[in-house]
Amino acid sequence: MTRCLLPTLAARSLTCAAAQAQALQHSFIGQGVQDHFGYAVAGGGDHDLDGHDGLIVSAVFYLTQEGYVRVLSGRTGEVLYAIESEHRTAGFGSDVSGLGDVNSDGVEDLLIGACWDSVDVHYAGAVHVYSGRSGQPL
Ligand SMILES: [Ca+2]
Ligand SMILES: [Ca+2]
Repeated sequence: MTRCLLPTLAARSLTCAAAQAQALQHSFIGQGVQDHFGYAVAGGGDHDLDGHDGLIVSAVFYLTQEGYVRVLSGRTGEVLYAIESEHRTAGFGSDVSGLGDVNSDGVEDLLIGACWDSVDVHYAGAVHVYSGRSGQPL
């Protein structure tokens, strides 16, 4: 009889743990009409060194497809910093990703796509690497 009871208790514990794991932690809402905030999202490293991983979120259609990327605290949800493209219609943030620590400062850096960037060639696209610590280009 005991052998049948143990799996039942274990299943209840798993169900409760699974339900708690699905609890909403944060919601992030775009602010501009047709910015498409959340177009690309990625988990990021611990950019503010608080012991918790953060998030990388783009709004690729901001300012006529110029685009921006925000790095958010995974613990508090606050915006740690934002990065904007300097090029109109660049599609900055068409994809975002953590990259590992390419400058060896102890913080995971950012890889940001700008698939419609036309710096040298019309709509040739570009990929940019930024410091995860400061949000400055590397
Ligand atoms: Ca953090
Ligand atoms: Ca780094």
